[in-house]
Amino acid sequence: FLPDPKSAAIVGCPFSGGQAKIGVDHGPIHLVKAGLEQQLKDLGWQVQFDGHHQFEEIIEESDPPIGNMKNPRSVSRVCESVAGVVSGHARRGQLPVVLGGDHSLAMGTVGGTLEVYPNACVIWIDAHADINTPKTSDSGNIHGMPLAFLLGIAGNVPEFAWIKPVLRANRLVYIGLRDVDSAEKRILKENGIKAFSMHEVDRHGIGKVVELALDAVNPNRDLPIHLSFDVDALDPSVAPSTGTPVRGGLTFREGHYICEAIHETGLLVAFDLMEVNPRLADAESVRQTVAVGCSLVRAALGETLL
Ligand code: Z70
Ligand code: MN
Ligand code: MN
Ligand code: MN
Repeated sequence: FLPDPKSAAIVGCPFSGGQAKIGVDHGPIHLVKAGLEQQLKDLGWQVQFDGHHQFEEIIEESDPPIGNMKNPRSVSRVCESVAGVVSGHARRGQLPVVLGGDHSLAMGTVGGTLEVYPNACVIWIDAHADINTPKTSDSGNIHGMPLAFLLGIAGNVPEFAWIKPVLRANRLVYIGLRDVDSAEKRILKENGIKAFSMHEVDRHGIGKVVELALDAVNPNRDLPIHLSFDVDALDPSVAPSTGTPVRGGLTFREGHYICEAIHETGLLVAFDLMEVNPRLADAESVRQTVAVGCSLVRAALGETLL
C-alpha cells in the first residue's frame, strides 16, 4: 500500500487565492530554481517534474465572496484540479511533493492522498490551525479553512461540494501551533483533535512530541502518512519569507527533525511544503527561506546528517 521506493513527483502549485498577499504563487518557482529536483535525484530518487501547474484557465475572472469567503470559486477549482493530480501520482506509486502556494491547496493535496490511501493520517506542521469554518473565519481567507472542509465541518457550500469529508478527526494531529483563533480552539476541543503547540514542544522536546503525535494518529505505525508543512511553523528567524510570520516558532533543527522522524517511519506517502513567499522580505531572507524549504523536503525524503 506504499509508494514505489524512491519515486517522487514534484507538483508545483503557483496559487495565492487562499489569502490576500501577492507573491506566495512564486514559491514553487523559486524552490525548483534552487535545484530541488536535482537534490532529490542526488538522494537516489526518481523524480518526475513536468513544469508548474498552470491555473490561469481555471481561475475565475469574477469571483465575488460567498459569505465572507474570498475567491471561493477559484480556490475550489484549483484544489479540485490539484486533488486529481496528486491522486494520479499516488496511484502510479509516486510520492507527491507539492510546492505551494498557499495552504488552501491542502484541500487538494490531502483530498488526493485520501482518495488513494483512505486510511492515511495527516500530520499538520503550522503556526496556525487552518480549521476555521466559513462562519467562524474573521478574515475570509480560505487558507485558514482547509481542514474544516476536509473534516466535513465547514457547512454546506455548494461550490465546494466536490470535497468529501474524507478526513477523520482522530487521523489529524498538529505540531507547532501558536496563533490559533478562539473559534478554532473551540473546534479543536469539540472534535477532540490532538495538537502539540509550541508549549508542548518546549515542555517535552521535539523528539518526544513527534513520538506522541504518531501515537495519537498512528498508534501501530501502520497507516500511511501525509505530512503537510507550512513554512510559517518555523520561527521567522529561520523562515522569514512567508505571509504570516509568528514569533516563537520551531527552530531549524526542530523542523528538520520532524521531517527526518517521519521519513524514518517508512510510511510517508505525500509531502506538502506551503506558504513560501519570495516576494516578502529582503533577498537574503528569501534565499534563506527557499534553502530551508528545499532542505525540509530532502529531510522528509531521507537525507540524513551522517
Ligand atoms: C487566521 C485566519 C492563516 C496563515 C493560515 C490565520 C490563518 N486563523 N494564516 N495560514 N499563514 O485568517 O483564519
Ligand atoms: Mn519570483
Ligand atoms: Mn497553514
Ligand atoms: Mn500558517
